[in-house]
Amino acid sequence: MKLAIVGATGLVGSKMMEVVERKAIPFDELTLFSSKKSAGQVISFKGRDYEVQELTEARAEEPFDYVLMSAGGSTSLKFSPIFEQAGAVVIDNSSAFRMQGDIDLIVPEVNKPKLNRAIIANPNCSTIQSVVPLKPLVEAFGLKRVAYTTYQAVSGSGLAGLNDLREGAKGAAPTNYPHPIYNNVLPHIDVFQEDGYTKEEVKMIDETKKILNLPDLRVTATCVRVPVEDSHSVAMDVTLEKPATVDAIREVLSKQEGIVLVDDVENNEYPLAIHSTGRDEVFVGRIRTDDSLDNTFHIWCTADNLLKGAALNAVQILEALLKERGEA
Ligand code: 2RA
Repeated sequence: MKLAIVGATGLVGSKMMEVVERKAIPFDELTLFSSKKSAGQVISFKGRDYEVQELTEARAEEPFDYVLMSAGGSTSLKFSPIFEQAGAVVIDNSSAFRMQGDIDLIVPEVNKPKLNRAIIANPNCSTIQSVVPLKPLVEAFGLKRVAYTTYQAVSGSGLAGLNDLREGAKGAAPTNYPHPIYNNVLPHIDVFQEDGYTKEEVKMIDETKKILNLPDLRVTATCVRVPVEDSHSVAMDVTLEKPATVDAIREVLSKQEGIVLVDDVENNEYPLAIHSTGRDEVFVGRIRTDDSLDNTFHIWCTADNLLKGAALNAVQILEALLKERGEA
């Protein structure tokens, strides 16, 4: 199996390599690609040194079987179709193809690819960690409405975000965010649309509906950047169709693959970003009724945005494909 990883020198790309190794994804050949600027670096992986190659159109036409892509939307728009045309299945972490009708948008615990196209989109990190607990609630109770408020780590902005937090702590002015993130919170992730929503909020709204296959679901979102290095936290307010109780919700969530239930407030036990960082699971807790609306519940979750929110989910999609095809 010929595997390519595009964006291998970035935060998510390097996490993808970690997960490929940890999950023993079986490849015969591995090629690491990057932009011209980062090409030439040597990365040691599974006892071998790999020189990172510049991704060009000619290279993308080579016969790869699978491509893990984490190099931004413009690079994906340019190269993913070329890889696809050359016969590869591309799993793309950018937002470039997510909302295209013929493109699968996949969270393996939630939905399966139809593969009308050989480009599979990895959802936005905060969406991924939210639909994992939502899926069993949809199946058990039906879902009418979700209101998200996110508390997103700066590593979601890559090294530039981490730099603004770390240097901001020393008094440096921000270079990546419009305002200081150190000792502050920014209700602004990605760009503002004309309606006052940010692109990040629109992603959560649109992607949730697509992944859950609930086009009429009422969804809203407020996405906030917080001075945390890793792990996103999400507060969800969910209105269910069938009558439910906190205990019934806990029971359903406790059976969902990929979820760790942490919900014992009498002992100050609830999901924390510091606990989900480095872990594969989505941590869920603080489940309680929202008495301002009928049959509505508050749910809190945390997850490592670079793992389940990006690299792990992408490799899980690859792993599922390989298993389905008898290649793993
Ligand atoms: C962020 N979800 O957190 C976006 C992209 N990773 O910045």
